[in-house]
Formats: sequence, structure tokens, C-alpha cells
Amino acid sequence: MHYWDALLNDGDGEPQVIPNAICLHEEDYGTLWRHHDWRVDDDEVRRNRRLVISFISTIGNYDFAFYWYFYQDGSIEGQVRLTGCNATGLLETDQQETGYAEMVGPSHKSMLHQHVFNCRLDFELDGRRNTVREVNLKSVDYGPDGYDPTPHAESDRMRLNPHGNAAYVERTRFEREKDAQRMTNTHSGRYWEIINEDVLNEATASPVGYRLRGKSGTNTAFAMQPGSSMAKRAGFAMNHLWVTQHADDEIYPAGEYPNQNPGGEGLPSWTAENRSIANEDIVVWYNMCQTHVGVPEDWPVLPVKMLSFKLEPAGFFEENPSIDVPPEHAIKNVEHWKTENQESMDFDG
Ligand SMILES: [Cu+2]
Repeated sequence: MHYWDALLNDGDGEPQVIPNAICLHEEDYGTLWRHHDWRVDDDEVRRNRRLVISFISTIGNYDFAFYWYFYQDGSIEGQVRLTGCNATGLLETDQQETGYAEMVGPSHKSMLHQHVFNCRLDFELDGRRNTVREVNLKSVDYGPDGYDPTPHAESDRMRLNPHGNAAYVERTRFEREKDAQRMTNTHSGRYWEIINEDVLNEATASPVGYRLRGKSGTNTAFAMQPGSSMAKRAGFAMNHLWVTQHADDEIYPAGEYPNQNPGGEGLPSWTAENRSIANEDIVVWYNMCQTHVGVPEDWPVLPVKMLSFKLEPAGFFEENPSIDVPPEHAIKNVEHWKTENQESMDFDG
């Protein structure tokens, strides 16, 4: 385990060192892959170790812990853990509340609220120019109104999906910024592919890519009405996904000075230009919105709630990149393993 100090500024703009602010460690994460081959009665299993880089930000009553996980299968996860103390309110002795607030104890309520975290992902996937596609699962109607798989279509379209079992994934390439203002959709298995159309995967002859998808937690919609002061100042929160053409001064999704701002800064104003984002230098912005409905178990300190997204290789590698992870016995007893496998090691050189 390794820690780094962080250098920040205090309220007067003076430098402030926070000791041991950033943590780096590895941890076990269960099974990475396994298979039992019944034909030869052979087992292969590899354990999953992930590299973790984390820091915790305490803001008033809440503690927000931020984690980056790097996995051996080439995937990367960005996670927020919410903990600390809920802001609560008091009620009359026999008063009950539900809806806008929930009871967490006698005469003790927790107000409904949301936490929105924006992640700025400045992609350079095998080069500067990238493209984003949305992928949705589609089922096909019986008969002639189904998916037209041209150029593989048979001439008799009445034969499309005669058994009602056809399904496919539909890909939509985002051309301009306003095409890419999207929400998650768990029922269609929605995810987004960031691809480099100028670099082809040698195994598939398709563009190299990574997927962006929600992982843990429920990413809810931002509940504020359009035109409200919250929706104007935190306009970035109105969509889960945004894609912009890269600009050096576009760093903060709510703009440089969100406090007391009349609104409209950041992502909504930048994307008003509707710049081209297909095969361009792009930035992907992903929001995670936690809706917090209080329960008594949140008090007096909140057990962590997790929200995360994952970036997974999708045609970036030619095969499972964790195929070469050694088995446990090789890690635990290297000398013994070397003796047992001397022959194959000699063969491998
Ligand atoms: Cu909360």
C-alpha cells in the first residue's frame, strides 16, 4: 500500500498539504475466469486482483470516497462511495412524514435528496480522433415489419422472424453534440461505444473500442424541472451522457463559477453550438445520480452507497487480455511450481 500527499489551496488561496491523501493498493476481487473441462476432468481458475487508487473528500456532513479500479481484463471502473452523516430534520412528537422526507427515528426525518457526480472522460483511444455510438437491444416484430438485415436479407421479407425469437443490437453513431445528450436505459441494455474508426482490431477488422456503461447503483434521472434554478445552474445533470468536441477551457461541467450563477453555464452553453463529434477530438461526460431515500439504518452514520461506471474493452484487444494471469499455486509457491513444470518452462525458453 502506498500513500501520496496532496497539495491543495485553503480558503485564502494559500498552499495546503494534506498528508496521505491518495491511496494506492491491490486487492483480491473473487474469480477472474474459470473453466472445468469435463472431457479431461481439468480445472483452470484465476483470481481477480484489482489495482485501486482512491481519495476521500469530506464536504460538511457527507464523506464522498472516489475510487479508480484497474482490472486484469483491461476494464477500468470509476466509483463513488457515499458515507458520513445524513442531513436530517426534526418533527413534532407524533408527526409522521413520507415522500418528501422519510422517518429515520422518533420525530426525526431525512429529506429526499439527490447526489450527482460528473465524470469528464477525455478519450484518446489509440489516437486523438474518436467517435461514440449508442448501442441498444432491439427485439423484432413477427413477420414483415421486423429488422431488415440488408444486405443479408432474403427476398421474401415475410420470412423475417417467423418464430418471434429474433433480437439484435442497434448501433447509432453520434454525429453532433445534440445527438449525444442521452439517458441510461437498463431495459435496452444501453451502453456507449467509444471507437477509433481509423484503427482496426486485427482479430475482427472492426474499429478498436471501449464500452462505457453504468455498473453499480441505480443511475436515476435528475428530478428538477427545466427552468428551475437547480436545473439552470446544474444543467449538466439533465442528461446522463454528453459528448463534446474537445476545447481546452471546457473543464467544469457546471461552468467556472456555479454559485449564484444565473444559469446556463457549462455543458448546456458549450453544446448549443452543436459541434461535430464524429471522428473528432472528443470529451465524454458521464453523470451518476444517486437518489437518497432515507431509512433508519442510515443513522447515525450511513453505510456506504455505491455508484459506478465501467469502461470495458470492446474490440480493443485481440483476445482475453487476462489469459496470461498465472494460477494461484504458481504465485504462492513459485519454486515448487518451477520444479513441477521445468519441462514446459524449458520449452518456453
Ligand atoms: Cu444522501
